[in-house]
Amino acid sequence: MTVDGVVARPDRMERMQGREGELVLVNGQHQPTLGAAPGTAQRWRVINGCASRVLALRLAGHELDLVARDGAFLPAPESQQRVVLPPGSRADVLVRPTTPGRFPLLSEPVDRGGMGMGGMGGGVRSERVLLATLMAGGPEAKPAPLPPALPAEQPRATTDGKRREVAFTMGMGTAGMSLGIDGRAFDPDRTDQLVRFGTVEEWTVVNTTPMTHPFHLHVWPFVVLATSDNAPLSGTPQDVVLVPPQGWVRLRIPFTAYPGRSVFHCHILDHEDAGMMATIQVR
Ligand SMILES: [Cu+2]
Repeated sequence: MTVDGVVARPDRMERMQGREGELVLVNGQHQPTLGAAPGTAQRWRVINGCASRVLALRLAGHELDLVARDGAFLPAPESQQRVVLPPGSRADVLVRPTTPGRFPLLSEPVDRGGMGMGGMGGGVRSERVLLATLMAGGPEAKPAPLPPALPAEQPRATTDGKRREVAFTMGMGTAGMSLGIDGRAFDPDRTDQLVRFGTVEEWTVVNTTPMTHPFHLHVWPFVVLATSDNAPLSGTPQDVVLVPPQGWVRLRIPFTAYPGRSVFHCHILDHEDAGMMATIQVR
């Protein structure tokens, strides 16, 4: 639903922080109006296609009823004031206006950590932005009912494969600061993680840097078991998770559906372009 127009700047520090651009678009439009009728429900399938910006969706005067994350249903709808979407992640929400009116859809400020070395560089924050306006027209009406249950997949309950640790890293080289995974920049010809097909692994993704990084694994969705900042856990499969600065997340990953070769990476595009990406071979 949203796309970010990145303005190219030569500033190296901004690249290290992950450039956000100045214009946030929804379906290619700047601050569009979305129509609705009170008493009806709309399902919004939102993807954060922004290069670096973390979205925290809030619809004025309404709760957002979250029904799926990254394409996987929750067991039941969860009413939220705010739905946080890291770059690359998706959410399905039900929107149920009951009164006519104009309701701004905002993204609230989100702290993304900071490159501060002794305060230099400062913190990085995705600022508040108006995304769109919901225009509800027609007579007041009772809210459309929520489904009591959703067809959520039952996640794998046990780990029977390897436990491993991967780390987002930042180093100081001759060419300035460098970003990588486990101290290495991306090399498509190198295999970084070799996994036995058919096993369920437990990964601890460590963030040794002062910035938040969204970890994204292609092909094999995971369940978040725990995080260093005690973020609420959905218990359902997802494929993007925010790793807090100087923190970690623990994931259970079933490598049971497909063998093959793919990648995992930070979903801040400036970071993955700078080398924060690694390969995985499942066979
Ligand atoms: Cu990153």
